[in-house]
Amino acid sequence: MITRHYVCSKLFAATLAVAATLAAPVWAKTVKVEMTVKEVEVQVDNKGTKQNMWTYDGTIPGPLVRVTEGDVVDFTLTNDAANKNSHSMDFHAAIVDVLDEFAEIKPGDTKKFTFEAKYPGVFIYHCGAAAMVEHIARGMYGVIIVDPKEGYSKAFPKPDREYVLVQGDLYREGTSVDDLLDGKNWVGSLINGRVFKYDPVHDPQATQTLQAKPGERVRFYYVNANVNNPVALHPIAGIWDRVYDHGNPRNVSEGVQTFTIPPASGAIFDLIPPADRPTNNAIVDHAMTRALRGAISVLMTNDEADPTLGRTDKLIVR
Ligand SMILES: [Cu+2]
Repeated sequence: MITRHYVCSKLFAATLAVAATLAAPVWAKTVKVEMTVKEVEVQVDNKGTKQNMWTYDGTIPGPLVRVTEGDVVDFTLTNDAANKNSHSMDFHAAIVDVLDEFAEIKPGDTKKFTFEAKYPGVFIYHCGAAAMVEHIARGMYGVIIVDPKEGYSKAFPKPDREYVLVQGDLYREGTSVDDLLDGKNWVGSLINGRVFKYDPVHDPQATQTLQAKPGERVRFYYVNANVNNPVALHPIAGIWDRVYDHGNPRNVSEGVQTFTIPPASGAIFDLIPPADRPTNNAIVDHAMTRALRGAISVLMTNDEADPTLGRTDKLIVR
């Protein structure tokens, strides 16, 4: 009976799959994603300084979304009734209508839309409500990874660890839209929401680092959420083994020292530290203004590396 039931289910599933080809590839699944915009005080450095920021789900960056190429994202945005401003969601992984799916909603409202993730890569998402510069500068951004449907290959090897790093700007609280556009009152660079978040070398109050074991392939999904400036990403004391521009496995470069990420874009960076001894790398925006004001993250490589970091639910180290 169990077998027969199983066969019937398989036939039923096959029929569904054939029907599904009309709308989407057979491997596709629908992934539900829900976020709530929260205008809240958030800690922006390792000292504990708090600032009024605008966020997806209360964190900078917002929650990591990860799907596979061909999946349909079924997205719901809620603008918390306690907020004062309209907000929206702009997924760079979506091909839709800016005036429809990406339209802003008022506090207390909810909006749903779906899109198919057609290209593999690492994409930013951000708020596009007016004035967009303020919504991004106050922290309304995050990352969606679209894994390639082919999976891993010789050209796109499976990594041992994966870290998501998002670089953004920190402006003095209350900076006007005009001053944001002019870059005035800029005070530092945020990495995953805090200045020097993973850099105990430049900030003794930093308690977290990125970790790996010697010889591991460490994959960084790096997204630039700066409002105006590119990121010049370099792994001090290393060379990027591979860089996948936009995170697409087809856009590969090898042996890269410094790679430019434009505003509102991202790329995948693979680093393989030496296998025969403990080492450290500084993952840095090599533009010195931003490096020395927050945009440095230390990767510590040794045999004692925390086995949970850079894996499963710890791609963004909070
Ligand atoms: Cu917003």
